[in-house]
Amino acid sequence: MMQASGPSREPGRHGYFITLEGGEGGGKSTQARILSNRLAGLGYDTLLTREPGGSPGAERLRDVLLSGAVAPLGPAAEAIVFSAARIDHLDKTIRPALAQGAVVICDRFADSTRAYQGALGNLDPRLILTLEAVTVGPTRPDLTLVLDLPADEGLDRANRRRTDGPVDRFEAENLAFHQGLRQTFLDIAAAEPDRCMVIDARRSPEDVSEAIWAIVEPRLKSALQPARGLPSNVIPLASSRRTPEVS
Ligand code: T5A
Repeated sequence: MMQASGPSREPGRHGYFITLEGGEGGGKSTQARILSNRLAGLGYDTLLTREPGGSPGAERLRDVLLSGAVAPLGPAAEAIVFSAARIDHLDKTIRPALAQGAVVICDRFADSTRAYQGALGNLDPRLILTLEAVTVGPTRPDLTLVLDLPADEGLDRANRRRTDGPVDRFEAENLAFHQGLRQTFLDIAAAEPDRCMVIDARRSPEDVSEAIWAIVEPRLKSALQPARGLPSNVIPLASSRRTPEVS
């Protein structure tokens, strides 16, 4: 098990929490997988998960949310349902893994609620802050990777990947919505530069993953110390887990 160090750690958190954020088709899932595999190969205990979803209860809410069934109730209701899913995901999946010392890699998290429902839904920022306080509490990401590319390129990628089936609730929004999303994620990153790093996602998957690695590697090295009692040259047993839905 690895043990975390640092000035303001959540009590009981021994692992490291990384989230990937950005608009549609930016390559978050691709890069989350690459990073998880790379870390597992180096002996880190890793957990790859996603939102909405990542626990059985949250996955059921994912289906409801992405079907568009909640959309007619408005962005406040959607934000509340995304938050309900997040509570289950945090309680059942993320916090236990962090307590065990894992590196948790999560494909989307609370910044997506800030962007999609908060900024693009024109919600009062106080509602989003209150929801975050109730749902996320102290379990804030240590590092957020914002994959940035022009909205039309991201939508093109998402469309090319889809072989059949309808677009989901958010892919169906117009280009102006997606351009607004891109700017919102950039604004979030600018407001929290210690947590958020913006990555140019227009490059090849290999180049993007190297840019991510250059950010992640030094941070992990300084954040995770070998568990007390183990000599510093002992590498923990490699273990890579995924919530079933992202396997
Ligand atoms: N949402 C989510 C909210 O509204 N509020 C919230 O609080 C939360 C948590 C989730 C939806 O829910 C919304 C946001 C979303 O709309 P989802 O199906 O999980 O839905 O959708 P996304 O998270 O947007 O995932 P996507 O699959 O659309 O995009 P990714 O993960 O960014 O991209 P990825 O890796 O799947 O790649 C897409 C395609 O591009 C290719 C891939 O091979 C794939 O075909 N690709 C590249 N092509 C060229 N160059 C690269 N560098 C590439 N990287 C990947």
